[in-house]
Amino acid sequence: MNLLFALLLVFSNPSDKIKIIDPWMRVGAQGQSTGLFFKIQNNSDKADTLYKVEFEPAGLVQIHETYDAGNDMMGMREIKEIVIPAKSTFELKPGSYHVMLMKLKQNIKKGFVGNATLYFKKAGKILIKVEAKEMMNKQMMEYKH
Ligand SMILES: [Cu+2]
Repeated sequence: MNLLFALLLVFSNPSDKIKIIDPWMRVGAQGQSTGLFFKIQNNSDKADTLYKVEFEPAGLVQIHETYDAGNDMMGMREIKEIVIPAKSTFELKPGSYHVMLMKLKQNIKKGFVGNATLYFKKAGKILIKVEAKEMMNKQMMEYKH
């Protein structure tokens, strides 16, 4: 009976439907901005929507997309939400969709671990731990190509 109850709790946990994979952020200096990246795996049979992110050491947090600004320039702009279709994985990564951590209240150095809160319309609030990393040359080259 106890085991069954425990299993029911596990399977009814709404956060199981949305799984956050490999979260990381880029290092950044106080007063400036940096990026937060992760993969969102939607295991449910309904689409879900990420509409808000909170991160304590940031004065302002926005969800951004990048776009072609012409003349070989990349721009980025705020979007209201990211929709993750049912049974799919959406990746936030450098040069693409990302969470912009702005007005940093402190220096974010390599190895710093912060708590971020992600808000989904269906899965609700999901807390994640995010470690700061320096961007590796390999990754920079990958998205230049
Ligand atoms: Cu941005």
